[in-house]
Amino acid sequence: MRRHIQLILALVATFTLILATPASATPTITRDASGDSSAEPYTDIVMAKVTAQEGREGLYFQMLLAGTVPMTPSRPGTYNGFTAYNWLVDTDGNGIANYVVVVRFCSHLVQGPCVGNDWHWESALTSAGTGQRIGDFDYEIENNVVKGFVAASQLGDPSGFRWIAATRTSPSSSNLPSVDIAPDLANGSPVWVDFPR
Ligand SMILES: [Ca+2]
Ligand SMILES: [Ca+2]
Repeated sequence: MRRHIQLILALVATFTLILATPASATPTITRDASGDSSAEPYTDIVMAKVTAQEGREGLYFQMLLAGTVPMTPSRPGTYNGFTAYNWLVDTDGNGIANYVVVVRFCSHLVQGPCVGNDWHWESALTSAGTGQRIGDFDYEIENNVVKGFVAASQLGDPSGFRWIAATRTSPSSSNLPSVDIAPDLANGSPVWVDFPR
């Protein structure tokens, strides 16, 4: 078990180095236990991070997963391969998300705001209150890393914000919970990561 933990720590250190880019600054990071997702390893958050691109107004949202994200996730059941990587963003500090930055594998047939009936990957900036899609952004999925590149102006140019990373295998309209979140709840309450700007 100890060796297992050491290996995970070594992997996290390695990927943290890989994720760091010279043009970036001001990262906020949360590390999460491996093995605490109720679904596949590619839904199991090991590390999540938000970084501002120095001198520009770009924000990088990143998640490191315990397993490689498949090109076409598939599982039995109502929601098929539905897989979503979410960053909940609270821009006014009231403890309720204003926006959700989403990279997801979805179909309009199981999630209304998802564009197109064929199963596909897409990005969506959604209004947390209504679930409506209010924009999209560039994203990348590379092995076990998911990245989204969001302009701060898309989030209303907040002076700072708080965020929580979460993964889902069903649309939020299902009322089923996220399968993993980072940071974990503390005594049942959400724990937000501060991102100062
Ligand atoms: Ca985890
Ligand atoms: Ca967790």
